[in-house]
Amino acid sequence: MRQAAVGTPVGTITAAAVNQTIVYSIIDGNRGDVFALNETTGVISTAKALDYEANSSYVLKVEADSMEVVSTNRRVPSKTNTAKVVIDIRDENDHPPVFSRSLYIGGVAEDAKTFTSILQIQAQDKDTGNYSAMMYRLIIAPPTGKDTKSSKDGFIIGPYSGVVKTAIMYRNMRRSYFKFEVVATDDYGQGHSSKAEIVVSVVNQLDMQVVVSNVPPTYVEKNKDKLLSILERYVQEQIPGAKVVVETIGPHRTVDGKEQDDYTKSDLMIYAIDPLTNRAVSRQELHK
Ligand SMILES: [Ca+2]
Ligand SMILES: [Ca+2]
Repeated sequence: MRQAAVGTPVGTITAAAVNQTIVYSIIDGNRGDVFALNETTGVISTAKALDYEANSSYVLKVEADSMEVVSTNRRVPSKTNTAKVVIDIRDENDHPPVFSRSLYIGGVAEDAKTFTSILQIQAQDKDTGNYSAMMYRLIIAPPTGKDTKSSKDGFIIGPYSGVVKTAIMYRNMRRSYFKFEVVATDDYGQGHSSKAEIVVSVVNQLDMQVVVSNVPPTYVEKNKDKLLSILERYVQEQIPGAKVVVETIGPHRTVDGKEQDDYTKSDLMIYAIDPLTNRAVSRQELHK
């Protein structure tokens, strides 16, 4: 059952006995006293609001005492029966989506192809099943001063994956940035919604810097997230909240003499975005 109003009947216990009065009681399993049992009718009802997230199932032990009505009008317990009552609580969609961050910062290279993945958005909530199954959409305000009819949204999002991709090209747009919103709606788009912000900064080669790693590119690729967080922590010491983006990972290029690829080391092309300006951090600043 769902989060029904307090007092909602959930079932009735019946015990049969001839010429006897039966008195019902819950003797075990009523955690938090969430259920009440009418001792004469055997009706079990809710005494408190139920929360699936706190408890999804209850097993009540119910006792039926039959009292023989004796001539003196005194009731004498004559027989006791116990029964197990299982009450499964059905989940209710009572938690809105919560984003992993309130602001997502990403970058895109001027020459990035259409449908290049920029970042992945994620929202979750405490409900189960569809009630925490998200559908994402973007809210992108049309650029001002432009023919809004012909302008196309610059970005798209995978409705279930949350992956934000480019939908246009950003030639000659270095140092501009896009700010828009993402909405997550649970129950596959039918339930509760929450919003977060996305900033995508346009960069080019001038914003990038090579970081040499002493391990092969395949190893770097495998441990990209870990490496990225180390790099990010390092950059954030200079620029708080900076977002580091790895543009490419490849073999190390040795330039002394003739150019050669050294596959025992890696070159990472990286850039960082300053959350204060929404623009790439200059190379000089990154070098510090
Ligand atoms: Ca719930
Ligand atoms: Ca939910």
